[in-house]
Amino acid sequence: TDLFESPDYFLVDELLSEEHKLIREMVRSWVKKELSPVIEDYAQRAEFPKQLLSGLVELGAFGPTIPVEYGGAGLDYTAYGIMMQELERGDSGIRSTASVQGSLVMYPIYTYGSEEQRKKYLPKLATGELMGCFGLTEPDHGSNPGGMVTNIKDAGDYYLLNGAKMWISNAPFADIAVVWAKDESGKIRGLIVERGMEGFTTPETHNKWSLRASATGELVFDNVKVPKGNIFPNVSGLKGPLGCLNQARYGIAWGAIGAAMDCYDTALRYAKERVQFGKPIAGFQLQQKKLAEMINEITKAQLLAWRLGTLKSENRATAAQISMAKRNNVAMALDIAREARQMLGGMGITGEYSIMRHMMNLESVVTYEGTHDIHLLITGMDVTGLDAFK
Ligand code: TGC
Ligand code: FAD
Repeated sequence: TDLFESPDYFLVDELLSEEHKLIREMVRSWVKKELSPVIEDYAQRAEFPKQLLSGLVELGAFGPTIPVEYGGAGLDYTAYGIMMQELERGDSGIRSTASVQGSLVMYPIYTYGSEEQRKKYLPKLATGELMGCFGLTEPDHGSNPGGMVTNIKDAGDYYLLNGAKMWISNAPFADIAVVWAKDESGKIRGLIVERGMEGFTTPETHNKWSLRASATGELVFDNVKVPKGNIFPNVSGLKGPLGCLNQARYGIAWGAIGAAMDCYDTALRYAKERVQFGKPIAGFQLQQKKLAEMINEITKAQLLAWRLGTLKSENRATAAQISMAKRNNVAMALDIAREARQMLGGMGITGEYSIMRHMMNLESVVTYEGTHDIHLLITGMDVTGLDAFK
């Protein structure tokens, strides 16, 4: 086939099952056929390509690890990671849409929700009949979500929800929002807020230079009456939302490798063909240094992701291991995107090639789901036992 061949310098493919490879092939051919031909145009116009949602559903990208009885795909974590890698090879914004729906909306409903909530929402989220978003970050509380001021008050049959969330992926078109808010005793609780509830609005965030093909918005709650049946019964405290972040950060650790592979592959092909001073630029030492370091870093990231996937499927991956992989792999991808962009010279800044779009997207990826700094501090705390956040 003429499908993309991923760099596999250390034969990591031998560590994958046949099912993993089939899933990769399936997502890869969808990306080639449906995503790649249109994504640049949508990104340029800063529009979310809604028509891709049905394809994501068919791939099982919404809730890959959620059990089949609730509409998920019931796959292991390596399969989920591979899906995210292939999607992000296409575009980080499309991977974001899948991350949010599966890891940040379906996962908390499955893990913290009542049986009634699971049955009501999960099958429809898996088929895309309902789209969701995840509201944790606030205008004044990003890296420190524990300081949130969004709150609920008990009002008899319902809770009265007030506050605002910012930078919320998928918010402008989401049908439901998983929202984290403090109750009267200051405990963080999770609720399902539905579009159409009075006092709930989702203004879109414009003028982003990053993740332009992903819709971002605010969630504004002005005395929203949320039925008591919409609160998650099985979790309270910051560990609720942070538990969801473990899932999404894990997927990003794989996803970033996809973006890096696409940049590397593009730069390698270009350098072999582009002739300056009478020979292909790939023959110059300075360009070889870039390419050699890229494949070196991609290989290390692949091994980290593969091992993390195995640990996660065995339910042994720690939050700190996930932080390390997210941080390492996203920084690796961003460095590669910047170097690859230069290797294409002037062509590198155009939409003829995917590199500049990846580079701009990765500026969000290195910031969301815990910034590069925050993940370093998580590692620091893990190895020293001392909290340097506060
Ligand atoms: P701290 O006191 O350390 O912990 C509070 C409670 O939470 C527990 N915990 C975790 N539980 C599960 N998973 C984790 N990763 C956990 N980390 C901590 C902890 O054990 C404790 O439990 P308990 O039972 O004792 O109450 O909390 P802290 O306030 O000091 O904060 C720690 C810090 C800074 C690491 C945390 O707040 C953090 O990770 N900040 C970064 C915020 C962040 O990542 N936001 C992401 C928003 S969502 C998003 O960006 C989506 S983009 C999606 C897309 O488009 O793809
Ligand atoms: P701040 O927390 O204000 O950080 C600013 C700078 O200070 C950073 O460099 C940070 O590393 C540094 N810093 C902060 N604290 C410390 C410290 N203790 N020590 C050293 N340095 C520190 N959130 C959601 O809830 N849901 C979403 O769906 C979502 N989607 C997003 C989509 C996009 C495109 C973007 C850009 C963001 C999204 N976010 C979402 C928000 C994202 O998680 C936050 O932007 C991120 O957590 C950082 O918060 P902040 O932007 O408020 O930055």
